[in-house]
Amino acid sequence: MSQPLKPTISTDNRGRFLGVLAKQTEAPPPIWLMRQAGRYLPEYREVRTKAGGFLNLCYTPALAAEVTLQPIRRFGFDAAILFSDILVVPDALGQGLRFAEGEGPILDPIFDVTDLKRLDPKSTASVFERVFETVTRVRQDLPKETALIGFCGAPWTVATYMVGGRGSSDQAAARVWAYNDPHGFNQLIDLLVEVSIAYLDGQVRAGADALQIFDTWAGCLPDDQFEVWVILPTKRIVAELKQRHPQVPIIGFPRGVGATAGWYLQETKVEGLGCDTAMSLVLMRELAGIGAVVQGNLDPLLLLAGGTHMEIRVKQILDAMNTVPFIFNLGHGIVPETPPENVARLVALVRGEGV
Ligand code: 1CP
Repeated sequence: MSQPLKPTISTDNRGRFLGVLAKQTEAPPPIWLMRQAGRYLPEYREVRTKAGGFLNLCYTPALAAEVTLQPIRRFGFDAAILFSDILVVPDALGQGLRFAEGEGPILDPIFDVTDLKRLDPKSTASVFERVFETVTRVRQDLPKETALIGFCGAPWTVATYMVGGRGSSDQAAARVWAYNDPHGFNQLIDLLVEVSIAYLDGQVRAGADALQIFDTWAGCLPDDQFEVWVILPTKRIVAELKQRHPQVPIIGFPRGVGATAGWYLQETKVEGLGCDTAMSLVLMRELAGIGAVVQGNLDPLLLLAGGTHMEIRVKQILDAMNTVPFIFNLGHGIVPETPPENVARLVALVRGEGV
């Protein structure tokens, strides 16, 4: 906890990050990484052990704030992201959630509309308060030159875990329910829209400068389903947040949607588009051309591999994006086996420091 802050934090990283989200072009671009706090950092593993598990870590504001700050101390990223999880929302609604070691999240599945009775939006307040307290603490301890990002999972992605009970390669359980009983499934989505608005609103009031909506499973839907379960609910969340906090930019991360991202952008009105690993730099530039601020999209496995190949690809990304509003990030979260030295090297490469 006593590690000194990186000297690069003395520049106005927060202003640069928010400037790009206001459609300015910055060279070098701001950088933060999805899952920048996590198991690849020894100091994270230490705090997680002390917390006695992942959910305890999420719900203990002093510890959650500490792990949010760890990657900022080490690497001086332009933005911190609140340490929490998208599945805090179903947990707060009263759906049992646990994280089994090495297995990822496990929830008691919701099978149909009658199971929705198990969920109580009134029970979310006390759980959300702990997350908001984490945001308040982070904002107090974070250098004022570093931006703070709040987040939630998009209703569709959160619903896939609630219905399936865990992650899977195709999130089939939610897709089948949505086909069999769209009205029933829509009640779950409506509930998630309402609680996600309250959740993001509280994070902004506690000090978040920007928001990201993670839609990890957006790419598994055909376009008619994508419109109903991804675009429309996200649009409602964004519209309500814009009404309450017009100054707070929102980044959408609809993973795996390819060229459909243009439709998502125009309908949802998010300012930023998180681009996944598979999206081409050509398409990212095209999307910037229709007014998006693009963010991404180095392959997390290339960050793990490091070396010359990573250096070449980082340069390709920087060269392709140097005339558009762009935020450097990965195309998905950092994987736990990533050597922290590779992350330090990446930040230096992006900032043109000592390369
Ligand atoms: O064991 C551990 O310490 C837990 C590993 C871990 C971490 C570090 C999980 C379990 N969640 C997190 C933190 C987390 N998750 C953050 C914190 C901020 C950051 O540093 O980025 C965020 C934003 C998330 C978001 C999240 N959780 C998503 C969306 C983004 C993505 O990665 O696709 C999803 C799908 C989850 C669910 C989840 N939580 C954890 C795991 C392993 C998973 C994926 C489960 C699966 O699909 O199998």
